[in-house]
Amino acid sequence: IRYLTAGESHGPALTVIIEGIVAGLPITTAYINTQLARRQKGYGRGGRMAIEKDQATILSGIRGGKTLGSPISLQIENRDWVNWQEIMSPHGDARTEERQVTCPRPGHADLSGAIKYGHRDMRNILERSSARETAARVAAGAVARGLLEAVGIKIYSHVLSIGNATNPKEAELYKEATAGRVSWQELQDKADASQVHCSDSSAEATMIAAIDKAKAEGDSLGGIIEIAAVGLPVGLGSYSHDDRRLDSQIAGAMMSIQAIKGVEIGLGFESARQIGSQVHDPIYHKEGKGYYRQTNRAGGIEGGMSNSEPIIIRIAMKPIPTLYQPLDTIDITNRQPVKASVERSDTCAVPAAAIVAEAQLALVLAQALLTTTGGDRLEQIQERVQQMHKDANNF
Ligand code: EPS
Repeated sequence: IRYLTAGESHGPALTVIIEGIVAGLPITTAYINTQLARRQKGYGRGGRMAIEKDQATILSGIRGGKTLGSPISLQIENRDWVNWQEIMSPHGDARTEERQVTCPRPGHADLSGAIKYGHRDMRNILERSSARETAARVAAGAVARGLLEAVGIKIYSHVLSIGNATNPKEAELYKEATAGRVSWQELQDKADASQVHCSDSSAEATMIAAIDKAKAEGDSLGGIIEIAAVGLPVGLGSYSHDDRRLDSQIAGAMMSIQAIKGVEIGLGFESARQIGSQVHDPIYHKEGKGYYRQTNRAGGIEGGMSNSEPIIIRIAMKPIPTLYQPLDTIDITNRQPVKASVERSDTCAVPAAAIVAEAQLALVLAQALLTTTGGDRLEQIQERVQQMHKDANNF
């Protein structure tokens, strides 16, 4: 699968083209819009989410509710465009002298982007570096997710912490689900119902209070998100070459999300502090069940390949760089010290980033799946995945 997004934050629309999706996959706008709506939620979002109601228009590649095998193009209109059309116009009459950004925000793409592309108005940088673009990724991710669900692979996420506000119970939930003691779907439903995307609501009030405090102080907050993929066959990705390693693809995809500063798979950084016998997962076998592990410290990936255990990823999101109590910076028009520009922003977008991370994971896994299975039609993929499960059981 290849995909390409385009669109400025305050341009007319976001567009994404996804190429390489097999024919015969049922996909509806309602399905894509459900994912888009999930991305818009979360306590601590700013004014923009009150303006937008993200909806995908299918422009190609789907007929009668099923994919054709041709490139799928999706468009999400920016409702805010009406307020920006003169300023953001692609034509010579654009009112580019208005709403100029000349005081770069520390932590944002503003200054390096301006130097790199030679823009004196850093609006030209922030319009594309903005996380608004993630709406297009979520739309593409919904298609990938549809493909994964058709072969029994599901993706989940929840928020482990926001700033210092954390819930030790939350961090145990995916271990409980891996062991079959709670249902993945139940955890997901609870996270989707929570204002901070937590499956265990006991820390919700503390997290909300932390967001309120940051907002009152003109500050912003990041957090940690856990993402899981369940139902994988053995052998997506490969040890055989660096770019085929599933963990490297996942880490790259996660780091491509705006404001993500760290990725862990399984035990992650903790595995560096433990001895080998406490890090690796002993292998067992039972007739009918095949090979299995009682622990999943590897996070579902060994040697760059899925081992059929749930893939468990944690990502760290930094606080959004737009601060209503701005930091010191330099005005690039006169190089004088000033406070950074304030653009409308979110206090905390961690719950939304969880949905973006789900979409990125779906895109990586769908890509890895099709690389392994080949095929042009959904039935071929389904047959091949069934065969992969059988082969692993009978091995
Ligand atoms: C976002 C849209 C943006 C921001 C936010 C995420 O819209 P606007 O800039 O018009 O308020 O709310 O992006 C950022 C804060 C950022 O720094 O990138 C969205 O659709 O998610």
